[in-house]
Amino acid sequence: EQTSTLHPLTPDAISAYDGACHVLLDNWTGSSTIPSHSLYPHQWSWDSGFIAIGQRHLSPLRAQQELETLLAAQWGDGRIPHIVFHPEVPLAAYFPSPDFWRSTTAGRGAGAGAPTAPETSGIVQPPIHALAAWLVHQADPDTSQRRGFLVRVYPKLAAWQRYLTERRDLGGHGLASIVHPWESGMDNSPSWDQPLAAVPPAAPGSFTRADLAHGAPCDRPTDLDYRKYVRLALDYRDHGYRDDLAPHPFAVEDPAFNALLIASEHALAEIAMEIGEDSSAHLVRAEECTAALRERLWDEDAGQFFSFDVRAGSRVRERSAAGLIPLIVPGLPAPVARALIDTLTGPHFGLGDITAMAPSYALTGAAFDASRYWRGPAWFNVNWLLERGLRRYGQPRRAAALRAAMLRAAVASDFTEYVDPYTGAARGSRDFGWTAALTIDLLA
Ligand code: 9YW
Repeated sequence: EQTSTLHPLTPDAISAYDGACHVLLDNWTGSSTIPSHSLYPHQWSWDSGFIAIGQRHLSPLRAQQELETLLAAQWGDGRIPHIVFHPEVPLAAYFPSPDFWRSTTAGRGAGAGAPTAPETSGIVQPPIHALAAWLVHQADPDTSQRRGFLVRVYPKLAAWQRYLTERRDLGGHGLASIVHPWESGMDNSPSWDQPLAAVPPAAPGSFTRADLAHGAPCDRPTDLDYRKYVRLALDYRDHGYRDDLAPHPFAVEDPAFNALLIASEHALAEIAMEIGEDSSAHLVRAEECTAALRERLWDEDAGQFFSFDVRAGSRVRERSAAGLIPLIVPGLPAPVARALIDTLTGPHFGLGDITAMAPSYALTGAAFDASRYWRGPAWFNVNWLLERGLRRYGQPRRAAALRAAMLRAAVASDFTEYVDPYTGAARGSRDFGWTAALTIDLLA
């Protein structure tokens, strides 16, 4: 068998480490890390989770600060906003900007407890944060303890998870719903085509996209997608971001979002034990969510999880990589884990055979597009989660091959945002925060 792993001391590994460190140093703003200078010049929620996981090996202090800065923008109802805006960045640099979200404007975010500063968005992203906090603590328990890191973040992380399991259980079956495609972190995944079909798009020309100034249009979501994203966000905003008042025309239970919720609930149990709090409620919730995930989203015939469209009352039978991410969840029955691995390595995702890194959407899917954002390209955060899943479920060789492929692709692409799953060609923006951070984590 070809030895494909990069040993930490090889020249390749040293250059990968060196390059990734430069990206993290360069994207650090003094209190958190931007995903990209060109496309995303603010703090993003799940990016910060992945970035902290890599940063913990370089500077455990910065990794803690990354999460603390994000949590300082938490809303009163527990939600962690998906963007925390940097006040000094010009409004035109990113759309939708603070004047769109209006989190600090009276009557907008106030009902849901938005802070008076900083400006934030009003939607959320996948809850990787408690898992990240636990991994960050473990990298340097002394610094963590001296700074009271876990004691300070625990109540905030617990409130965040409670927000999701209580206020966001829109389907009433024990899973969190996302109310906007951006909340999945996988903006234009084909899984959202069906639930978005009935959403009326905002008027063309009623807003100006900033992303097309930096990204190739064929790599990005379409204008029609954006018009629907805008409509949904404005409706939510105009209901004060109140989950009990907003109509939520888009409400979807996503397997990746809920898998991270479960992994984070397990991490919260660890954190609780570490600081002498009661961990049992977290373990109970993790088990309940895992049972709901299997009952609602597992599709035996397909050998993967599917999203559930709460409004339509039906599954969305699109093979997104999100449906494989539950491999990170502890305690899956062996046949479920086996089927997920078969799907990942079979013709749909082709891992280790057709592809070196798993595509975001099945190669065999009708909507597959090798370059368009979350409709095919391979992403480093998704593959990092799958690598963990492969190790968890007894596949060390496959995990090692994936790890080596990710390291090669990250370096060859200058730490790009995503790659063509067939050729590995770089797509999106370069010097991307989580690509660099997860490279460091894989090397550590
Ligand atoms: C956008 C920052 C974010 C990621 C998302 C990704 C993209 C923002 O960038 O969304 O404007 O399209 O889809 O997962 O957090 O890196």
